[in-house]
Amino acid sequence: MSQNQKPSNFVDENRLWQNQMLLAQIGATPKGGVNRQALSSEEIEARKLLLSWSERLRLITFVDQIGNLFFRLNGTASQMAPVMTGSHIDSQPTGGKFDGSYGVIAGFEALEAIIASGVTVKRPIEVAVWLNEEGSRFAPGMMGSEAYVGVRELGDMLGIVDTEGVSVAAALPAALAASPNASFREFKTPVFAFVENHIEQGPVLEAEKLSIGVVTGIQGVRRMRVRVSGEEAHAGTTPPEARRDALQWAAAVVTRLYEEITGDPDTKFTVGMMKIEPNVPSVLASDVVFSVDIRHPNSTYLEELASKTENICEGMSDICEIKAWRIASSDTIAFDDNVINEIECASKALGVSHKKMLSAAGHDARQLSYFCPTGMIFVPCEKGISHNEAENATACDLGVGAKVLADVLVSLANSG
Ligand code: HGY
Ligand code: MN
Ligand code: MN
Repeated sequence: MSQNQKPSNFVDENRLWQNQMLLAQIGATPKGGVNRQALSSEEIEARKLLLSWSERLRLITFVDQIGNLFFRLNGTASQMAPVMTGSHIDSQPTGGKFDGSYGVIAGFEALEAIIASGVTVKRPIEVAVWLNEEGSRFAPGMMGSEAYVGVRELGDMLGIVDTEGVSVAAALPAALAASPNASFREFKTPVFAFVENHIEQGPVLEAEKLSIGVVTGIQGVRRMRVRVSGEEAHAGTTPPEARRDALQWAAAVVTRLYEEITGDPDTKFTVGMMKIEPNVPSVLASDVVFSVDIRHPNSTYLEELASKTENICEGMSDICEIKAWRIASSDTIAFDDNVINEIECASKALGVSHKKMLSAAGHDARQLSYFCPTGMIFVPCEKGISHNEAENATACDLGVGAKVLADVLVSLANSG
């Protein structure tokens, strides 16, 4: 491939930015973010936009049983396992324009640049859109990528319901109906390598004025739920000795956990969700369920933190009826050295500043790393803000990430 045929030369940051803003209009919130939760009407509208781009680029579209989408550019050896990129288009309810969607947009931009460059690719190259990475509507997240690689069974996901009682099984058909002409793809269809572009969602690259994060892996996480049970009673008439106030007890447990599950800056402990029944001002709460999200790069220490959380909850059973259980457990993983090397070499060849770094956020690339050689390319985002409507990035930074991706995809597609 001659120097001027490098696909990175054909990446157009303005086109990428326009597409990013088009997608951001779907589920746009008044504060400049997006609310495009899994299997929502907004996500279905976003699927249709991507399908229209796929048609324009003459890509071949596939869909699997849980609604993951795959947009394929065939190579000269179309029977070989594809090189894959992509991410997710579902968002948090107060999410940003770029979390997940940038990885899909960068994938489309890389394919458009590869087509324009006229470079020959041996293996097919695909852009994947993984269902329900965020888990904000149907918890836990990472459903599409976990079902695809076989970490979790589809049957264990279909019955999960949202706060309105709508199940994945009930919501899925409308999403599948958005891509009637897509060919069916079996779970675990082989993938040669997977590379996901994503905003860093942290402050490091911007603070160090670097363009690219060559991601070495993803830190571990423990996701739990804690239930505290009490008894509904009149707020005004119930005497102190008769009050079994689940919310008062839950507040004490949460406060104790925040005090105890700390220790070093790498320990990230979060209670982000709390459901209260009956959740009205003049009735003592009878039932409280809250979420626990613990992250740490050291898997052994992370497991100790999770056990400590369970022991603290257990230890408070003398003051209240309490139960803690885990809904997802993942240790820290390392990405593939060859893919990391490809990303580093492409960054060097483009003369862009870069550094190796661990991802503090979770990504679908975790699941793909159990299935094929995997890596990630990070780009900076403003002040590291994410999972927040103020999430922002620049067209230039997003474009540099797409340039690196385009060259990495072609190099991988012509290797092995
Ligand atoms: O929770 C996570 O780390 C991912 O952004 N959903
Ligand atoms: Mn994400
Ligand atoms: Mn996210």
